Amino acid sequence: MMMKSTTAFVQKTSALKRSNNKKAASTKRAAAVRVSAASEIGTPFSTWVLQQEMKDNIDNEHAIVLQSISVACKQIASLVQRAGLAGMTGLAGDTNVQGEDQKKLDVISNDVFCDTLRLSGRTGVIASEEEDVPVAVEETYGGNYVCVFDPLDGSSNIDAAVSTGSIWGIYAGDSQCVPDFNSESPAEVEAKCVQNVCQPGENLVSAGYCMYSSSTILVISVGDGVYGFTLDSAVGEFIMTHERIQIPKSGKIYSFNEGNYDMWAPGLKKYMDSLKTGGKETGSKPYSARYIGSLVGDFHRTMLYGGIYGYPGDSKNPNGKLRLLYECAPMSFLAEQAGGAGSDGTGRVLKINPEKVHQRVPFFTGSSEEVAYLESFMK
Ligand code: AFP
Repeated sequence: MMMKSTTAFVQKTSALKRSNNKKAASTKRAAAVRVSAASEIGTPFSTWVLQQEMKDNIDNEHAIVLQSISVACKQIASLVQRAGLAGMTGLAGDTNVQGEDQKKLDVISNDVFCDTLRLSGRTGVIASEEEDVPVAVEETYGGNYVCVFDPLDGSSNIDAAVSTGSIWGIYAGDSQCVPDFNSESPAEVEAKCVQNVCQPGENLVSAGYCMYSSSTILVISVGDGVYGFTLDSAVGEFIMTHERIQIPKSGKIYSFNEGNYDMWAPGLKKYMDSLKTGGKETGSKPYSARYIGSLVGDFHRTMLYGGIYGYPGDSKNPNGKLRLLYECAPMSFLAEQAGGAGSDGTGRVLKINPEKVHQRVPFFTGSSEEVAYLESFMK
């Protein structure tokens, strides 16, 4: 009797356990379905852009500009991949307005970007690292967006097949400042173009970069978080692989060209020395150094792993090397959108009012706590 009731109890208990397990499994499945329904991972870039339009994050004209940029990036990715085979490595034989030697691919990538943006018919003014002055686009059918870009940043790495990238920022055009090709002289048109382009980063309506590396990754923000898309070359489309990227608050990787150490200000030298004894947590493990010398690659790693990227001013180049409009401002916009920071060592890069198109500024970006720690040495 005793045996019987024990067996019945055991049977009942295991039946209950089975049913609880089943319930738990089905709740887990439901949760998994809810998560995958809420997640946007796997969304094609073109669909995501349309969704941004439906959410009123961008208008139709802006959407067209973004689609054109993604096309330019696909073309450049393909050129970069075939550069060695197609004889596109090496110098073009010219220098840009900043006195830098232009690579063949710098020139070709600039043409790709300019042509694609012109043909979109939605940009009013374009300004490139490779052009002396910003150019007004005559073929504008609608929109008057201003696009600033570096078509192939880090191109000195190209002959060694090291990663490179395109960087861009988009501003709404100044409606009081639309160039009139019929009645204005070329100098007047140029002055208006410069005025349209020289806006503080705070005015950016979107910014992004495309990294040409072991995979091609397009990272973008339209002011509502940062998203990453990886090029699926089998279907020729960027597919979302990184959703609402957040830069870790702190991280023990630093990315500086330390070869310039002797030319740095005493505060910066002290900061660099402190990283080798644990930084903020003095006496802890030293920071690790990682430096590609290609802003897009160094920034992308910093965004995903945390830490700090810096290109400071020094006794030879007080404003450093990087350009405010098409390097530091777009990257700062992305960093802030991902919960990080972009600073010139004393304050937010996005606050700086450009005085010149190719203006350079010292630049520090990455984890908010790391950038704040650096700033504490720069006072
Ligand atoms: P290039 O386009 O001439 O390769 O310059 C790349 C860059 O503007 C930026 O992408 C790097 O972070 C930085 O210069 C590297 O500069 P250093 O060679 O002086 O470290």
